[in-house]
Amino acid sequence: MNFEFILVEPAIEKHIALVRLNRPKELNALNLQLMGELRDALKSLDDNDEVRVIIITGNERAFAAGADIKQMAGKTAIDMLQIDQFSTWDSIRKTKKPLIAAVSGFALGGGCELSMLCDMIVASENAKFGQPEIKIGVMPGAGGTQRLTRAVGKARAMEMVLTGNFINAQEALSYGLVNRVVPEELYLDEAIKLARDIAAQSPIAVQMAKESVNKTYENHLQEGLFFERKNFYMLFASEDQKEGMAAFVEKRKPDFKGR
Ligand code: DAK
Repeated sequence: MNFEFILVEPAIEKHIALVRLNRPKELNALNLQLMGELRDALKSLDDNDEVRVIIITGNERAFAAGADIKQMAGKTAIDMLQIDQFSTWDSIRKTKKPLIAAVSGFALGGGCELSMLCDMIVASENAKFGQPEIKIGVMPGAGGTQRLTRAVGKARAMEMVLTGNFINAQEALSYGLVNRVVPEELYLDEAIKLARDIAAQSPIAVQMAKESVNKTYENHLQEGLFFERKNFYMLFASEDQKEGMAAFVEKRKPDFKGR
């Protein structure tokens, strides 16, 4: 599998596949091409009987610093609706095999949402999680208001989503967002160890168990995701979205007007 922005190892060891997000200079910002590649790679690994568990990782500095702001900055609400990124995210969400996010460095915005879309998260001590969209005049659009709230509870999710402040790995562990925190040099090994424990089980039982755990909130989640997506798209009709994203690109503080 040859891609431009991800690296895929279908067998990092028996039954375990590794997908590495690979736009290091941009802190793995999730542009549309990268997300399309990730969707295609996961579909192919999901269909491969040799693969039982899939690990998604980035590099030491960043899992992913969010959707690509430079690609989104000039878009209108209608552009965003027509691009329909959601179908890509939805297809990733339908992966039947267990997904483990191995996170080091920044997991922000869409990066945090991608890690939460995985079934488990192994974090390095230097991991930072956050939903900073509010700082660029928008809000989370790929599950940040929904999965984060379920994972960490309303008060903590509200604070993270409304301030955009990051939490560190230990906070993420104590909030129940991640499964384990290990030293930076071990986070990938630890994810592989966890994958190995799962890969030793019956693949069909694992698949059904994953599906069943997800059922606890799937229907309600679907409604929440739809509501969140509409609000996210609508914000692209605001002046504050244009100002917030332009300020990021121009490396200055935004001047929000509430319009
Ligand atoms: N987009 C584009 N480029 C980014 C980026 C991003 N999200 N994050 C970092 N970069 C780029 C920087 O612009 C810089 O590029 P150059 O200037 O070198 O060309 C390079 O990566 C290195 O970044 P910095 O120089 O800023 O590095 P620092 O260590 O100083 O700061 C930082 C690291 C992570 C704190 C900072 O880069 C930062 O604040 N990044 C933006 C974080 C953020 O706001 N993320 C949320 C984006 S909005 C949806 C799906 C997804 C989404 C929504 C809807 N649907 C399915 C509907 C998701 C939305 C988002 O994620």
